[in-house]
Amino acid sequence: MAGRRGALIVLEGVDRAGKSTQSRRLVEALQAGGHQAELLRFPERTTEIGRLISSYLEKKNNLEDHTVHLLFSANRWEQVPLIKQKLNQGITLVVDRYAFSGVAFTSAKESFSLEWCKQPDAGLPKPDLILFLQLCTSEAAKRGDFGKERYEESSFQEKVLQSYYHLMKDKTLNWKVIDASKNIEDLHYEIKSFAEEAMQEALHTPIGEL
Ligand code: T5A
Ligand code: NA
Repeated sequence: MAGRRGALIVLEGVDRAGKSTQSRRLVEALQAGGHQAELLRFPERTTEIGRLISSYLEKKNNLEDHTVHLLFSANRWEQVPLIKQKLNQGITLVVDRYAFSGVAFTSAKESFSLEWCKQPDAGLPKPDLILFLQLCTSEAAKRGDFGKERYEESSFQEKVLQSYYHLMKDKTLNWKVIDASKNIEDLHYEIKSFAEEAMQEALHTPIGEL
């Protein structure tokens, strides 16, 4: 039988937009609906590369900007065999941040072009759906623990948001913009319906490449 593959569904957005909350809710709802679904996140902090990245984010170490960009990308590449295996087993993967975070955050730094930032992720499995949780940086700053980790500063987040807007112009990707200022429940139903659509579509399209 031709493989009925799972979908690769990515959630993106500025810090505190609600990505982790919605990723978890989506996986739970899909599983409850009888689908095979699993959660992934980037950075995946549990690998050796992930531990380096995690201490960098916690400001416990300093890494040169190009170096850390390549480590974030390597942290995705090290999961590619697993991602492909799961998708081919029919498991839908809900991914909390992916290559677009990598590009949006590094290119918000001085003297990093979008083009340079995209290169290391070229060839990664292409998401079937990218849900962009749109939230203005002033609203984001009011939520949770904002301000503890590296990058959690409104002027930097504003640059990140502008980089995301550039990335969203790529019409070869399936971006859906969601108003993340809505309540958790309403957002969840909107996200779930986009996800179900993408899962249907993925059944008859091969896995693409970024
Ligand atoms: N990064 C990441 C790079 O520079 N390069 C890369 O390649 C990658 C992958 C990683 C950092 O690394 C950078 C980007 C980041 O700066 P992380 O581990 O993803 O960061 O960050 P976290 O701090 O875990 O998560 P975020 O800050 O991004 O938050 P989320 O996941 O968007 O938000 P969430 O769901 O945790 O919610 C935040 C708070 O808001 C509340 C929640 O209860 C929580 O308190 N909330 C809502 N409140 C009101 N209305 C709603 N609809 C709400 N939804 C959630
Ligand atoms: Na998160």
